[in-house]
Amino acid sequence: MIEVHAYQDKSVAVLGLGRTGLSAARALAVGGAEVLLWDDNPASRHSPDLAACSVADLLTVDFTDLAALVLSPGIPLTHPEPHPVVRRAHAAGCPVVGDIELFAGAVRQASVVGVTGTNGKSTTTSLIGHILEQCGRKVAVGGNLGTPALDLPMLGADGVYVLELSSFQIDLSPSLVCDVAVLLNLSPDHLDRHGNMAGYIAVKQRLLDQQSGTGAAVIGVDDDASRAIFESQRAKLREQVIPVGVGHAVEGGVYVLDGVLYDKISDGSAAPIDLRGINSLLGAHNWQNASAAVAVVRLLGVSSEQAGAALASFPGLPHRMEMIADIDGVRFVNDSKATNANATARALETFDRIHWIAGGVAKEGGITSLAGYFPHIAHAYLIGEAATAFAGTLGEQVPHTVCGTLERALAAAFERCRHEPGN
Ligand code: UMA
Repeated sequence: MIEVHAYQDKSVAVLGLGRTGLSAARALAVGGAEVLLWDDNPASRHSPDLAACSVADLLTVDFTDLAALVLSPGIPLTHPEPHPVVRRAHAAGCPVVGDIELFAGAVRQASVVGVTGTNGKSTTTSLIGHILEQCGRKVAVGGNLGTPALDLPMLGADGVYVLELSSFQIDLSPSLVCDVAVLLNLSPDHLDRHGNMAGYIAVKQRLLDQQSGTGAAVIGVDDDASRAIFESQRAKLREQVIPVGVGHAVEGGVYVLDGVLYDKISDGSAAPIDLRGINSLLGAHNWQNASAAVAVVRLLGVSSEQAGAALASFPGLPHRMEMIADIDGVRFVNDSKATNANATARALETFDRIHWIAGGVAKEGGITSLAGYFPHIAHAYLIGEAATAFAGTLGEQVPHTVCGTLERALAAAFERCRHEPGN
């Protein structure tokens, strides 16, 4: 655990007692603060087993007596409207911060890599951690990925924290200064929490602006909004702003062409790294993740050769295009983390001939936006509540069977695959 001593002998309120809130409460209490805890869900109103923590209704406490309100990232700060407790804190002039802000104040020696963007954050964060670990570096990985930042071990000057940062967390971390900040890409997401796309982009950009010209940055240049941020950061004459891209060469950066990664950061003499045989990094979206990860570790002193060797042993993340097995010539891929059409598109574009098990609870818009990938689907096996609606969308274009359950779908898909010509 990382102890937070900045609020020693002061009172701090913590709202939201999920992973973030409980982790912040423990770090603050161990650091000598008096911690008042609250959660809107009565079932979650419990205090960690620490004498300095107590449950108190934050709608009635006097915020002028409190040094800070620590807000969990899932609780609205500004949009659709501030949580009533946030309003009370603001009215009393009490700072509202998140666990990453506490982390930024507590960690002084180790390097910090912050990874943000709309898609690929988790894979890129894990990949950077994996490469550094393979190179014998002391590294701790967490943040939005799952392990709250304050639950990570305290590292010394030779250590590196790699944090996945959501827009919610950046919004609550005004003094986080990353040694390397990463912005992968931008597309509409969480707009309800940021008002509109401009608000969402502004929060993401803040991670780079907060570096105030000192740290390095790695920025994806494959979408207009991210490219504009890259240009503006470069214009500030920052020395180390590295572009990364897929499908086109980027001068002085890292890019992937047809599955081969080129590192042109220094003199451009590094040998290309072939990503095509790495099962955990299939698809253009993963090539962007790999480019960013290589750029980050190069900035941290890892050679291109070391990075290339470590990429090959990356196990990937569970449930994200995860290679489960190869049986009788049939490759089983678990992509169940893809719970909306946008996320599903990444797997559908990566493979040519897919026996696709899909369904569950349909999201708004269903699978209509995936029509461009339908030619990649040899047969669809539909399950759950959404099966009938999905069958309607696939219509005559894609052969399909309504199977009902995952078990039946899996058996039917395997049976059909095994008897496919060429198998
Ligand atoms: N709560 C209230 N009032 C509210 C809303 C929530 O009291 O108005 C309480 C809930 O009752 C609950 C607690 O707040 O007890 C939940 O807080 P939270 O939603 O912030 O969840 P945590 O468990 O603290 O998890 C958070 C991140 N969740 C969100 O940002 C929504 C986790 O990211 C992250 O892994 C974790 O901190 C550790 O850092 C998850 C996520 O969905 C994976 N992230 C979003 C995403 O990736 O798109 C941003």
